[in-house]
Amino acid sequence: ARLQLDVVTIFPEYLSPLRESLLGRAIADGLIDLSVHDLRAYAPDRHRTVDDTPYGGGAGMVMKADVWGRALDDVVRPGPGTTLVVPTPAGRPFNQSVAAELATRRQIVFACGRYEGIDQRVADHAATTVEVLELSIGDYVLAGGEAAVLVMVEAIARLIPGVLGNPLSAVTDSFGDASVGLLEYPSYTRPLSYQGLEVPPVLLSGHHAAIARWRRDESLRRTARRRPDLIAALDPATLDRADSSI
Ligand code: 6GU
Repeated sequence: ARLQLDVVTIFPEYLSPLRESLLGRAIADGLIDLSVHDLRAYAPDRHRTVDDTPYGGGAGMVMKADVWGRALDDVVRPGPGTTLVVPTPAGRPFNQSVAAELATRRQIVFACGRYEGIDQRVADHAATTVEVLELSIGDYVLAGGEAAVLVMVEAIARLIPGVLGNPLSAVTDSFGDASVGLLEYPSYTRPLSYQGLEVPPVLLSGHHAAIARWRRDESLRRTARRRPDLIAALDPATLDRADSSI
């Protein structure tokens, strides 16, 4: 039950980092299959046109539905195991729970738009045969979906069993299941003293309960300072009695 990843783009070379490091190993190990498709191969004209001016006027160009339709007819396997992801700053937020959901799929097709986006009928028509998710990776505007696909694929792939060296590290980090909505605590390794800065002594104490308490306090303190929105969203049931002193 390996995951099939397909990326459709007018810049296929942009996706070459996907064959490096973590992802490259998962592909070599047969855990993931990756295919990158050039959208222009599906353009019928001599100039391989993929965009046109927007109905209603306005700036920029819109990617053509018929070109995208031919590409997706070729790539998408219809049925409940497939999700079509359309990266767009106008999408729902991509987050760890969306990544975890996508890591359970059989096929994920990423449709990378450029310019002012893709004719909306492409997503609307695809939704008659597969799940379609229009997703944003944050509140800023990228020139195209390619960089967002690099981000989403890395977040998804590391959740697939066998892709990470240590399967526990996928759930103990920030936004993973174990720390339920808190940022990760700070980490230290040798040497004991660096540029006059010492490792917090509790980490050398061998007192496992004290270390766990210190790490949780650091997570809470860091989250309160950097992400007050996450503190506000915390499920009170996940707080312990000692947490209230932070
Ligand atoms: Cl997914 N795509 C583009 N083009 N811009 C974005 C984005 C996605 N997420 C945030 N900005």
